[in-house]
Amino acid sequence: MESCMCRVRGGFAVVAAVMLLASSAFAQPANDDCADAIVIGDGVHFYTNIDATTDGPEHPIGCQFGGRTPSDVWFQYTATCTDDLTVSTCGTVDYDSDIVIYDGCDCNNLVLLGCNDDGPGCSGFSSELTVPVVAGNCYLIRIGKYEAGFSDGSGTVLVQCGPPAPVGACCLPDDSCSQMLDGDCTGAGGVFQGVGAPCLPNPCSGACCATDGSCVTVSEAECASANGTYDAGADCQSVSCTAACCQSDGSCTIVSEFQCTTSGGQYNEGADCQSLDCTGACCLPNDACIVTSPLSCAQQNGQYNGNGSPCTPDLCLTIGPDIVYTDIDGIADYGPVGGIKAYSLGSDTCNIGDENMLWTNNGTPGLAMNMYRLHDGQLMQIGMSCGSGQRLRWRPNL
Ligand SMILES: [Ca+2]
Ligand SMILES: [Ca+2]
Ligand SMILES: [Ca+2]
Repeated sequence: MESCMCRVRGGFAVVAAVMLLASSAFAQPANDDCADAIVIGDGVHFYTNIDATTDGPEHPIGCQFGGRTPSDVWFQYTATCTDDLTVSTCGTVDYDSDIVIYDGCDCNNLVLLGCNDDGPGCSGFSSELTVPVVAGNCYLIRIGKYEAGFSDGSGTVLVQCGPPAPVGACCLPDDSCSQMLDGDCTGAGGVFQGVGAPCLPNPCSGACCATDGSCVTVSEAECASANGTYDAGADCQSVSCTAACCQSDGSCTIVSEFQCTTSGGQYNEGADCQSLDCTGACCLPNDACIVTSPLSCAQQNGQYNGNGSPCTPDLCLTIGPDIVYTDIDGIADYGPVGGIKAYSLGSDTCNIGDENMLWTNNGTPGLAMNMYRLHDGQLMQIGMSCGSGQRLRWRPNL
């Protein structure tokens, strides 16, 4: 039983103790043991550490994260320059790699030259290590993984003596990706993605959601020609090409975005029909609120408030006047007093609100009024009543 650290983005969390089982049932890589190191030169080399055992030592001083490099495989390299040697799995492997380089090729006398667990800017905690070397000298390159209990994997390792080779991701005609020089890429009919461009995630293919909701892994161009929706570097396992679609009658179906929108539905990315409500609050003309479908709401001349909206108490209350004053339907002349005439004006006045109105004129509406005349573009007040229920007084000689 050994405690296991779980790697999360930029940090660690102790999650569990795991039982480590011997994996002797699996075939180990040919270069699992230091003594069987594969001789390599400068360039890009495929390798795997899947089911490799750990035979190299730990280097707790000077190497990251306790200096452990489990599931290691070995390479023997003779320097082609007196300069910096770069060994890199940066963005070119599918697991959390570690790299260690030893001075000399004596497996019984390993002299640590450098180590790297996570290279700066390298995706997936992959690695990059640069050490000084002398032309003609032999070096051991050991590649393993971050920590026991984590996945082994495969990919390519770049070995470069001297200034870094301007390699980058190359999208080959079969949509596969390979680290190549620009010229080699073009020569192979590929499209160079730029110096240093990684192959992981794969820039040459991605998940393509077709209009019918199916998923295929193709290049971006192929996806575009099929009117699909492209997700670069993604695979179809991690992509969902269908989701809940709300129809106006309140029903929900799982279809593609294309199928949903062409049928007049509303597409809800990532949602399923169990968690989605395709009905909502509908304000009817009488200010009542019901939860129904958009279609049913429209059929009842209602105002739909969106899928999932609830009927809150005040949602459908319309704001408007309580007392309305409409026609003047009668004028009575009360005769002059001291040069001032008095009139009584009748009107249609109604309490359309939902509160009782205290009418002040013996139970019938009486309203304070003012009288104006419009003359030569000027509005002039010529009379007024003193209060509700009183006569309007007017000086007629104005
Ligand atoms: Ca090993
Ligand atoms: Ca690492
Ligand atoms: Ca490590």
